[in-house]
Amino acid sequence: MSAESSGTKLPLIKIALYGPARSGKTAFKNTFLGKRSLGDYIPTEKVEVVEVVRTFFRIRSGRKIPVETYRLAIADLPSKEELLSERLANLSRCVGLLLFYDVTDPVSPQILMKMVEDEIISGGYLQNMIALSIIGTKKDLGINKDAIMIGQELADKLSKEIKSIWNYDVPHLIVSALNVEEVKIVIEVMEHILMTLSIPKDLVNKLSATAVLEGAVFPSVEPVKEEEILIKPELKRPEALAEEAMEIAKREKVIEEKYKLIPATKPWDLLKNLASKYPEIEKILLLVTTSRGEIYTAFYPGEPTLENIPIDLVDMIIAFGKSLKDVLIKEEMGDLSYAILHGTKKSVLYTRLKGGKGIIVIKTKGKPSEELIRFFTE
Ligand SMILES: Nc1nc2c(ncn2[C@@H]2O[C@H](COP(=O)(O)OP(=O)(O)O)[C@@H](O)[C@H]2O)c(=O)[nH]1
Ligand SMILES: [Mg+2]
Repeated sequence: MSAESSGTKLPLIKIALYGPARSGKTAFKNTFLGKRSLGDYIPTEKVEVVEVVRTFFRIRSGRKIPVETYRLAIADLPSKEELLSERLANLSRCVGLLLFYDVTDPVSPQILMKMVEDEIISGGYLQNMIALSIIGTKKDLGINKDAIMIGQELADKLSKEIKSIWNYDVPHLIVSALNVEEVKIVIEVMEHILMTLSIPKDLVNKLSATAVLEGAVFPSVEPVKEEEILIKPELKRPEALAEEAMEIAKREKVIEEKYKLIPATKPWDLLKNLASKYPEIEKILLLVTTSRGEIYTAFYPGEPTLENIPIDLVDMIIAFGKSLKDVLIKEEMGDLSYAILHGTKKSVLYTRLKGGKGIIVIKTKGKPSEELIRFFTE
């Protein structure tokens, strides 16, 4: 974390602190900002958003490599009943959610459970969320096992939903919202999920509710070390790739350009992997259209920069896709699945991913191999 941002063009990621009154949301936010929040309880009367600039690092061969510098906005949502519409308006702009309850009081997680059901699940906000964690606070005041068990019930319930979308279990962490180290770990867990779509097990284990329920003693919090994130080469189904790219694209990246960059290196790495598997590949273009109509792009070869996106080519491919669609409609052919253009020197494989999630266009030297065609079309 560094200084507060000054409206730069860094990507903005917004998360919300959500939960019943007195569950420690405001204390958590204040602790994160380095402010002390002891004393009388003051209910939060409106949504308060703070913004910090952070850099997410990964460590490779002992070197710290910055992966993404971004603005993290944290919205402290008021829990008052009458502020429902304000709460919901903010939720729709968030991709991460920290769900708070008080571990000293079993009523607190019950209220949280009900709020989550009535507002988040029924409101359809869960689908927007990439990262979720459940946070039990006030562990320094002594814990109530029943409270934690109810918190865990909620974690299990949400994990079922999240597993089917993102394939991770929702972390359930027990903290003191007044402890700086613990608050930082919670934010790092969140950040790790947002950036890698996976759980940082070492960090989670430091505050895990399971350990508490099993009667383990709280380990004293050690200084946080960046742990190693190995990005394994993997060959994903094209749909999975587009889905991933689309979800990453949801994290609003403000670039005033015609087509936006997919704001994470992972889809770019995936394209690279694909190209290394099929040597006939010369170029790959991935286009993902979000529900807001924006078109995000990733391209192989080259680095993930806007300059590397061949804008002319993207224009042509979009126009080509529209013409193809017109033909399909006119001739009542159903949806397009793929098209192969064989040139005398090179070929292009145009694949529309299932569910209209995006398109992948691959240019090959000579004709594409049967294997490549099969990978994309079956
Ligand atoms: N000892 C202790 N007090 C806490 C903790 N979290 C919150 N509090 C206190 O509990 C009260 C309610 O917390 P607050 O953050 O305002 O709750 P909010 O309504 O969720 O924003 C305040 O007096 C906080 O100082 C915690 O983890 N430990
Ligand atoms: Mg508050």
